[in-house]
Amino acid sequence: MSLFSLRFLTAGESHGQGITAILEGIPANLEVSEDYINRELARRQRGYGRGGRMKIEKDRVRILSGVRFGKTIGAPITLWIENRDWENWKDKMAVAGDPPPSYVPFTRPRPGHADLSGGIKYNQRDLRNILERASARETSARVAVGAVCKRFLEELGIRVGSYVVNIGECSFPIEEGDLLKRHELAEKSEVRFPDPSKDSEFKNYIDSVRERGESAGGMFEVFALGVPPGLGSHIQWDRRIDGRIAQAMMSIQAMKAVEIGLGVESAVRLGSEVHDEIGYDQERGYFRYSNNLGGTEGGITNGMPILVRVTMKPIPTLKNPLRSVDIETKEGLRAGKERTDVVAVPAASVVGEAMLSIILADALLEKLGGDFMEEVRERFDNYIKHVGEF
Ligand code: EPS
Repeated sequence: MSLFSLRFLTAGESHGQGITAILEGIPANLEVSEDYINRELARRQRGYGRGGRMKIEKDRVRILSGVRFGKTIGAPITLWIENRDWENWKDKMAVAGDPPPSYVPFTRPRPGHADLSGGIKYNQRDLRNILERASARETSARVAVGAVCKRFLEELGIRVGSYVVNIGECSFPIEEGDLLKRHELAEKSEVRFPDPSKDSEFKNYIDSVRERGESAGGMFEVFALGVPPGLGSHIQWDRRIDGRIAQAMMSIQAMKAVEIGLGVESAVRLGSEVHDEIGYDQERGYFRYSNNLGGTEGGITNGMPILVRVTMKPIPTLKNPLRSVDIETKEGLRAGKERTDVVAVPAASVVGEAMLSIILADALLEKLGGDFMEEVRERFDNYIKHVGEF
């Protein structure tokens, strides 16, 4: 599945010269700055449990095309993020020539990483040629693309946010209440949990995971507020918004499950306990008494907040590696070790925001069309008028 009105590609290896993306389809006259994108990039780099790499990288974007005097011009936007670590890898990752004499190929695939399957598929006996691109470093490009989309959504009054639900076995009840408040509290937490007073418990847990030579996954929730009804469509499988959101989330490295609204819990509830009853009043128009379906019905947004829950598996690189086989000797050995993060769920939640922003910007442009922001805004306002009058 791909996008309908936007297109983007990312490129770059984790320890190559940098990570880049080209984004096409953003209307002209949208204000966007490197500073705005950099704020999102910095949010992705935070989170207790990251490894040594985040001390090296200070991700900064350079906009190489598509923006002039602070505004988009309708042309493809090229985003470039330099890898500071390239300095330490330029011999081992050189574009031309031979590897340095001291270089040892990566031949012990890590269970859970793309190493072995990718090596077989692309016939690469140095599994570094696979892991470099499979690495979640690539998500820095997605966050940069997502930041441009988030800027676009902001112009139409749509807010996207996220927070962590649990990290491994460490979880606490999350206070009922508004999603934006949860996001704002998460911004103050070192693990993006919407109650910073629990940070020390999360940090102790992550420390214990690290001490055991282990890694941990977890869950996060991403939401969007102010999304009008009518994005996506029931008429064809690939146009359903819930499917599009799920695919986008599942495409993030290490994600293993996506739920919308109540998600898996709807399997054990009765119909009357799941479906969101419809009301109407003059001021709000149509509204729902609950939001168990997470803002989508029949593959179409219904005007309620979009709420997505995503499950991340533990990171595959372990300090106490699992059993594996050396692809050269076929000897049963322990998997290779790399410098790694212990937990990256807080960072993943920021990537989730980026992916949801991309999908919603795409669905809005599919619905509204428009090549410049004034045109998009006028069509949006007309559509909102239609929603109010329906
Ligand atoms: C990653 C391994 C680690 C992470 C990396 C993702 O990198 P390194 O191998 O250089 O220590 O830090 O994430 C990032 C670099 C990033 O920017 O998020 C992996 O194998 O997926």
